[in-house]
Amino acid sequence: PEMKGRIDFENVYFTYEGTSGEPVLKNISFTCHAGETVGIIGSTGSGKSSLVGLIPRFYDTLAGTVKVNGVDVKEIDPQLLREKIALVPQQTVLFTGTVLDNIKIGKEDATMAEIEQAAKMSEAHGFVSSFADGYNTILGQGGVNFSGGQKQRVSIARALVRKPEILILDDCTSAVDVATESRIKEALKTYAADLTCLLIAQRITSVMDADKIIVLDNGEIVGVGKHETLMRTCRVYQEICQS
Ligand code: DUT
Repeated sequence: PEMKGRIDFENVYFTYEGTSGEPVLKNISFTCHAGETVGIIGSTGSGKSSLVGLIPRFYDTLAGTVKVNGVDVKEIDPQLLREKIALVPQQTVLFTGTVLDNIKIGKEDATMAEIEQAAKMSEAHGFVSSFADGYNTILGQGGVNFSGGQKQRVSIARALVRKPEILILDDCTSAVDVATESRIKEALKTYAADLTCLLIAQRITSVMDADKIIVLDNGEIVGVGKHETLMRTCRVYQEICQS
C-alpha cells in the first residue's frame, strides 16, 4: 500500500514512430514517491507532454522502463493502469451536453455528492452553481459558452471524480488565474493528500511549491529539486524564472 501512486522512470528513451534524428526523451530517470507533487517545467518542445504520456502508455519507451507502483507499466493490465491514472490534457476536450455529463464521462456511476466534491476541489462548483440550471447547464452550442479557464476547471473535476492514484495535469491551468490555481492545489493537498500529482506548467508559480521540480531541456533532465535549490544550481530553471 505504501507504493500506491509511486512512479519510477529508469533510463527512459523515447521517440515518435516515423521520426528521425535525436530522440524526444533521452536517459530520463526519476522517482515520484506516493503522495508527492512533482512539477515538470521546460521550454516548449522540451518533451514534457511526451514524458507524462508514457505513464498511462499513450506511447511506449524506446528503451528503459516506466514503473507504476513498482511494476513495469508493460506488465500492468492496460485498463487497470488507466483506472489508476487520470491525465488532463493540455487541450481540454469538453462536448456539447450538460456540465454533469461532462464531469461524469470519466465515471458514469458517480454520485452527485462525488461530482460536487470533485468540482469543489477543482474550483468549478462555485461558477457552475451560479448558473440557473447548475450542473444541468448545457455547455457549448445552444448553451453557455464557458471561458477557457472554466473549461479547464471542469476537465480537472472530470479527472478527480475518478479518484485516481496518479493525477497528471498537463499545463491545464494555464487559463486559470494564479489565485484560483493555488486554491485548487491547496484543496488537492487537503482532500487528496495521498494522491500523486504531476504538474506540467509554463509558469514558475504553478510548480514553485511542489515537493520536487523536474527541469527538462531538449529531452533531457537538467535539474531536479526544490525551487530554492534549482534557483541556485540550475541555469535553465533560472532562465525560465526570469522569462
Ligand atoms: N513531437 C512529435 N510528435 C508528436 C508530439 C511531439 O514528433 O505527436 C515532438 C515535438 C517536440 C518533441 O516531440 O520536438 C517534444 O514535444 P512535447 O509535446 O512532448 O513537448 P512539450 O515540452 O510538452 O511542449 P509544449 O510545452 O509546447 O507542450
